[in-house]
Amino acid sequence: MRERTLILIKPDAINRGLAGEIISRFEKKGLKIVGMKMMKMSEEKAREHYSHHVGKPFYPDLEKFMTSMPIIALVVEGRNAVDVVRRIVGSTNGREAEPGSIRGDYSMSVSKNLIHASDSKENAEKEIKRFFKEDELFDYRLAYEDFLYASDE
Ligand code: IDP
Ligand code: MG
Repeated sequence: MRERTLILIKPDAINRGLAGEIISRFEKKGLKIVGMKMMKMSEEKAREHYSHHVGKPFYPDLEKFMTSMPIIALVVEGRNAVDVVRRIVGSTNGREAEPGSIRGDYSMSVSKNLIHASDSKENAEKEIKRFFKEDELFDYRLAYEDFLYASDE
């Protein structure tokens, strides 16, 4: 029930000043942020993460784009988080993505489409491990509830 998924805010989103807007959409929807960090993706990690595209004509540009500037990696949690996040993100080609989705509202490109989101539960588990160590993921909801009810009144 407590499903988690990986989101990467790609370099184009950070360069365009859209990182806050993107994070905000997931927060407002009700997904909980359980991990977040700014990082540079290594070429090795790019090859692993985009193994389904290695060898395609656009792969060298994709690798360069994803590794030459920082990204923000996030893990969010919630019921059916994988599917919910994919719907908020929208389809791959920004020009065809549904208005109202992040790509549909802010991207005019197939390659510079602002976000990565895991496409299945199995891939989410693998991808979370690819970018986060266990101690970089947090379970703070119960602690926060304790804090709320242990009020100072
Ligand atoms: P997704 O990000 O919607 O899951 P995938 O097919 O897994 O789409 O592709 C991963 C990423 O590779 C895309 O988000 C996009 O940045 C890039 N990409 C996919 N197809 C193309 C293409 O035809 N030209 C250029 N870049 C592409
Ligand atoms: Mg994909």
